[in-house]
Amino acid sequence: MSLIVALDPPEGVDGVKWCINLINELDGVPKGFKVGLPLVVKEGVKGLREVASVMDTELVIADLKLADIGYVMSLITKAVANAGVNTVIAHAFIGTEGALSELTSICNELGIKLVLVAFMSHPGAVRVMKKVFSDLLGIVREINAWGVVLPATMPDVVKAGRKYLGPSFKILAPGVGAQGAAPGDALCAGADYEIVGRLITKAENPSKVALELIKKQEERVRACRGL
Ligand code: OMP
Repeated sequence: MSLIVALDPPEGVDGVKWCINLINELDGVPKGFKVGLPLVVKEGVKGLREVASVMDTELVIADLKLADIGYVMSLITKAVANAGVNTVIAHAFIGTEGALSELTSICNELGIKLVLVAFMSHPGAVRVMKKVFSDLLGIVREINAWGVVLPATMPDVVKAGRKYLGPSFKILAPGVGAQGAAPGDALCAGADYEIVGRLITKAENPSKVALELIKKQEERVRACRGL
């Protein structure tokens, strides 16, 4: 299973109910769910706890894209860990001393998986991130993060990341569907998971669309591996 569903509640809905409905609807389909600021800003850590409590997936990811000093990120990470999250996403560009080193210690203490963003999926990411990509991957390797976010919209970047990091880091690739990437392309380039939001969450029948997407991922992977 290589699908992570991003639950970003749209405007005008009860964020907790919206997430819980989708989690129930998608029961047993994805490997993980990812929630982030669209839920937490609206519903707080209390809402996050309610949502996390009904997730029966291996990965329960809080995507707050942390980018602060170690002390502040530690406070936030403790709060979301208490709410039932087992994975957090932070930015790699903030560096190690005084930031990611501290966050790594807290994550290890709490049994939280740390995922670092090393390249983003939107077109504008290229302007800066392309220049510092190998530095960012160096940071991912140095702190021995559990995983890294690389763009499904740029399979060559995923391929380069896999080559640099080797097999022991998980690669999570957003951008499939609404942002234009095709299911399975990032997996063929070396990703472990594809993160998909709106294509599934805005569908009339989310579980049907999710199951079709998994089928497309499998077909694409079989084809690229010549199976
Ligand atoms: P859709 O575009 O609706 O499929 O959602 C993509 C999800 O992946 C959103 O929750 C984004 O916050 C997230 N994401 C990106 O789209 N691009 C990135 O570079 C990084 C992330 C992420 O860290 O998850």
